Amino acid sequence: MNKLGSSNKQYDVIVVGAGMAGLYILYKLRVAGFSAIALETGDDVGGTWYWNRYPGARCDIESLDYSYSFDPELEKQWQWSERYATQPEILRYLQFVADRYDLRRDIQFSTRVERADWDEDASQWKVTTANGDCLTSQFYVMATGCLSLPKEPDVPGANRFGGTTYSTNAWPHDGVDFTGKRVAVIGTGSSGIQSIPLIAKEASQITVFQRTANYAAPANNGPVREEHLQKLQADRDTYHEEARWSRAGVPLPRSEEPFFTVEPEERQRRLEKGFARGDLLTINTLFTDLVSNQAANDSVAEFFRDKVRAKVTDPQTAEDLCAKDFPLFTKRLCLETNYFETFNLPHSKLINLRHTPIESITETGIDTTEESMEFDSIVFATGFDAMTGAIVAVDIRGRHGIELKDVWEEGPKTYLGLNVHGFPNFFTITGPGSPSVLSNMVVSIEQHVDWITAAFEHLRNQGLKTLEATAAAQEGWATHVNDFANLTLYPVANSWYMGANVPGKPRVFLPYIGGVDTYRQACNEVVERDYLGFEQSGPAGFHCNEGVIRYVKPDVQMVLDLIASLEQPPLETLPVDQARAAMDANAATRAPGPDVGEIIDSKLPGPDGELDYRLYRPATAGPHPIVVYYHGGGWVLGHASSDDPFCRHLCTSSNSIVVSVDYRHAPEARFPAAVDDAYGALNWIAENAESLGGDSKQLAVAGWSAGGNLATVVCQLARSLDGPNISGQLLVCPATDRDFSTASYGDNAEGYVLTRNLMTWFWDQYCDASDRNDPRVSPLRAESLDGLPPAMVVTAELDPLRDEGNAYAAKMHAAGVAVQHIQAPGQIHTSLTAVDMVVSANDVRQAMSDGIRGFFQ
Ligand code: N01
Repeated sequence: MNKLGSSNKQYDVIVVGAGMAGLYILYKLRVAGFSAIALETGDDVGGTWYWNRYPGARCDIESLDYSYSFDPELEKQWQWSERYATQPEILRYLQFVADRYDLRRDIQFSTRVERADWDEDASQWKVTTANGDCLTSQFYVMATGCLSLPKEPDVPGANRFGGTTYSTNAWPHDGVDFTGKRVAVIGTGSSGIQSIPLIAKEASQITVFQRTANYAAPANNGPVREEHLQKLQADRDTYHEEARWSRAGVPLPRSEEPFFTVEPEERQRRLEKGFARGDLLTINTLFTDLVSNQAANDSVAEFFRDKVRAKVTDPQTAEDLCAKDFPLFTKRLCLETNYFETFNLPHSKLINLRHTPIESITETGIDTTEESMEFDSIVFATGFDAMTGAIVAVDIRGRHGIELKDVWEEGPKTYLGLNVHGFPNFFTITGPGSPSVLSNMVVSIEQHVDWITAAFEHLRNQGLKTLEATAAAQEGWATHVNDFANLTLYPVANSWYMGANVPGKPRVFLPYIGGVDTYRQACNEVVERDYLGFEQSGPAGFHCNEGVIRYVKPDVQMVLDLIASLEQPPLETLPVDQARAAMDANAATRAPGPDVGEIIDSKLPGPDGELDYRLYRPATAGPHPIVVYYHGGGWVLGHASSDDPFCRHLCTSSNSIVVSVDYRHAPEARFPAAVDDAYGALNWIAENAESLGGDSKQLAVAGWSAGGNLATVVCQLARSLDGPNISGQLLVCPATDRDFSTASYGDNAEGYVLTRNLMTWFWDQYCDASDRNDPRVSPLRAESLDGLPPAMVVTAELDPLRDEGNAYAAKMHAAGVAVQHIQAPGQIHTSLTAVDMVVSANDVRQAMSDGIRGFFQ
């Protein structure tokens, strides 16, 4: 094996690791004309496939997909013998790649990197190895893999055992013969589930210590699937392009249907078919919501458990093997071959550590709380310090000597999983914050390597030396990664995705769950926008296009994408009656909102005829406080039930009666008709509070958008006209002023549902220019805001009305009004009222409900 004499060598790039990522980046860098060296602890290439040589080790993405795509010639030269290749075959493949491109000459084996320091003056990295070598480079790349640092076996007495111990992730190269041995296996993740059936074939006795049962699908391994091969060979470019723009890095059809919208028989049929297909990804693509909807997830999890029950003879063992502690998919699904059947063998035994925990490993075996068992060998299949472990195992120091381990003390933050603020020219391949382990690793590795190499070329071409993420860009990405994770069930599991398998590791969702396609798009956009969020510097100067690549909340973006796909004409281009019909049609597709105790549709006398109202009553015993609610719709659209889900939410969560009152709309009835009706309705409800089942002393108002405008106005009128006593006002994205020159109108003029054009149209329908300074139209222009009821003002970042809402909150505050002001980042005008659709606004909605409760205390 190669061992370069490398003391004090200078390179363009130092790479750590010669696994799949290290090999490909060496190849790319050489083609691009950079000098590079890879430093590798092992004495050959292969990375994870070099170390994890346990019996049964295989890929769990089909071999055809688990292959490099960068060179069609390479693909043509290599044939996989199985659908899921074994570790030896994958290792042979990587050795073949290393040889084919003569990569070993740039790899220094048997070399552990101990430290890497950014040298500010020289603008380069200084890398120190355990062998005492010191190497320098402009760029430093960690290609150390996501699952490469073994987790310490945190079992009491682990060092006392007098027999032989093995770790699946550092398996002897000569293999192990368990014939006639009494073997204990601790751990039932992918490694345990793959190795246990094969160890059981040799051992005289196998005892499996399971702390958490796992979900597993049958691998149904065999030869490479013929149709798969044909599809790939028919058009490799298209196939790979589809993989690159797929969700998980494998081209698979994706359902558009939520689980419960499909008939039960059809669901079952799809699940059976998906399960029998024998792969990790298919089942999760059958429905849209299996990782976000707990009930849907529960159903499919039960399907998996039933499969176990059908395979395992002893009912108690079967039940113990059924995964129940976490939602399906929130730990990596395992692929198994004869795993469950192994427990039907007379010489196998399952110890459920939930019932009988290990007390200690002893010199001769393992003591649980119930028995002492003797073994010849113990196999630890206890996993890895995933995603960050191998990176911070090297003492990496960026600007001012700051250590990465300290920077990541509360969890890793990166920009795109590629770079870290404070660590110029430092890159991680498939680092935390990128799709990595949630995708076909090869696709993600290739994407990162291509991006990184292109970035190096960009700097070289521009006469620049360094690239470093800004703090703001990194923070924005970290928020985006968390926002995505929080839309799913993943954060509830004690998984290695969450860092929860390693005692003391911060609990943070490590990979990016938005999908390979979405992620690639973000990375591409960063480049297209002149490396948005990166500082670029060197002899040719310094510049930075500061910014956050994804600031719209992911679920809001999904709603925007859905709306865009409908290609509806802008409302303001339609005749009013058609605009109203379009809004009602869209409303019919919303999630319905929570059940309330009672709904009454009725009418109240308004100043110019009857007005519809819809009353929402909580299921709890009354009398309840009353919230008079004014709906949105630009004074033109909408009606008493048009904000139905939001009103239901306010009712149940604040335990108040909500009376959504209608008012006359423009253009048929222009200003001040809506104001007169809103105020008239308030008075009527105040006078009739008790007959409505409410508490006459507890009355608040609320409104969204144009309804928020009316809510502000009725508060001002009630104050000036000695009207009803109002306990509080909830103003959600209120229109408060006729000014279109605010920054929020400029920034959010289009693209976020409520556009500048639409708002202009609403104003034109509602009132003449000469009326617009009237505080009953533009309440921000009121001479004084003294003496108004306590207020909660909620504004959305990406809303044209943001600034006028903010200004109204500030002006009330300055006037001595008790104001709670919530500014919702990444939200749009319509998302705060989109109950059960935009779940990223749940905390804001909760705050609104708390605010209403607060009015009545
Ligand atoms: O590790 P794991 P793995 N006492 O962390 C148990 C990839 N991979 O090496 O869940 C008792 O999943 C632990 O129990 P619990 C793949 O991405 C891929 O198996 O913490 N038990 C768990 O059962 C995979 O997800 C392939 O309660 C202890 C097990 O050890 C990832 O690598 C093959 C314990 C660890 O499971 C990791 O898989 C193999 C203790 N003190 C791996 N500590 C392919 O097929 C831990 N455990 C490609």
